[in-house]
Amino acid sequence: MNEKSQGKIDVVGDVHGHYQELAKLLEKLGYSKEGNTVKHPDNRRLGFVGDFINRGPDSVKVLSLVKSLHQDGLAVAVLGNHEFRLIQDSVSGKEVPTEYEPFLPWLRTLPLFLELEDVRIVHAAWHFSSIEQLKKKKVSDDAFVAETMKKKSPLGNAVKRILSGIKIKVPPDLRLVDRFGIQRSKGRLKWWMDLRGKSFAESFLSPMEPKVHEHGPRDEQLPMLEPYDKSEKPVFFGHYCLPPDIPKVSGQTVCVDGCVTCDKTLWAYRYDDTQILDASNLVQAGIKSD
Ligand SMILES: [Mn+2]
Repeated sequence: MNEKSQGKIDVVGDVHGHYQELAKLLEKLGYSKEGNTVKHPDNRRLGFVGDFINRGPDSVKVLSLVKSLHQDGLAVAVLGNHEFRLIQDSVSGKEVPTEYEPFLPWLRTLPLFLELEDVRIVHAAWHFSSIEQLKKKKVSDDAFVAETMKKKSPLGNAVKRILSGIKIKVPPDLRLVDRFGIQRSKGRLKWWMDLRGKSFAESFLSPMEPKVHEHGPRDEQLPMLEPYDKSEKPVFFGHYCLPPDIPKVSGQTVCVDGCVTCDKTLWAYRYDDTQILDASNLVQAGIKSD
């Protein structure tokens, strides 16, 4: 990879099998297709936050493209909860969709989180102590994957936190529903903030209705939070299916997942080295909008 391009990266949200939207987004970011790969005139590279598969119509095409970009050194990528589940199923001998099988050896080379010179990438939450626990673990190791499936496994919990986010139970009488109208017993927290004394409305990343401003999480529900300091590197993540109007940049964190399955729009963040994070660097493209 070109030395100068090291700090310039375009981080793309959860693709979930939506190849058409991915192609549109890459075009908008200035990449042009060359065979089974894409190139940028300034030798920028791509970053993927995981969850390449399921939901959309073209998971195999997405896997093929990301795999070849990754193997050619044009993209970096981490695993999402969907790929990790697939790997767990395969290790435990459960049936795995046949079309995904050829990609398993490659998927098992991908990391659970990525620490680059300038930035960090993880699927759902950069939780320092969980990442510390997982530092020496490899998804290619059957014994590690098997360990994560055991009940109350500390390694399993560490993987859950970084790949599925940090959740707390919400009082059922509040009847909180997510953006799809489904009542939820748990809410997904803004894991990078100190949420002590904050309301539920302020604490949840994926918005819930009705907005509760009078109550919030109790302090004893929050001991696992490890706020992400302003002095840390920028961290990019996906996973949260954010509606278009919800802010995606907060402090040193950027959520690039705008929910391609519901909005047919895929998001990315154009990061240049030494840049201060700003929402104006978000790019979106889709098959309806654009
Ligand atoms: Mn996810």
